[in-house]
Amino acid sequence: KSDEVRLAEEASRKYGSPAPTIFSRVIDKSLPADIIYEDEKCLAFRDITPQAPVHFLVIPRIPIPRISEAKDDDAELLGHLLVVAKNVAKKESLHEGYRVVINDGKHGAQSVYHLHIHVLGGRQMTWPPG
Ligand code: DGP
Repeated sequence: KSDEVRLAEEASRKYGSPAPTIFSRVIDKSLPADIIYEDEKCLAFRDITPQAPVHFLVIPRIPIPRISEAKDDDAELLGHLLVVAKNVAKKESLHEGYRVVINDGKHGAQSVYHLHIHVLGGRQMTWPPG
């Protein structure tokens, strides 16, 4: 079986059949994106509407719709996404620090229902977030 088929089967077993999002097209490369890292589990690419001088997203290849729907046994994958986020942040020279954000659902102002970690840097962030 191809990797794509295996991932699709795993996703439908764990998450039902989540509606494909624009990020599925980034993953299958039918939509161009500035991909700055990829491995067998995930991709990192620049956000199309950057909110900071450096703004990239880290997404799993498997289409988990949102963090609140991740399964406890996704722990290793979720940890991997964070490790990739910090490694790419280093490669992007964010030596003064950066912000890591996951928006979930309506109150979290999530707009794309394929789990993604935002990494923002290159300027001073403020708190609280809006
Ligand atoms: P969120 O609001 O957390 O769901 O963030 C979704 C982000 O995805 C938002 O910052 C804009 C970004 N985005 C949406 N569509 C595209 C796209 O087609 N390409 C890229 N590179 N980023 C996108």
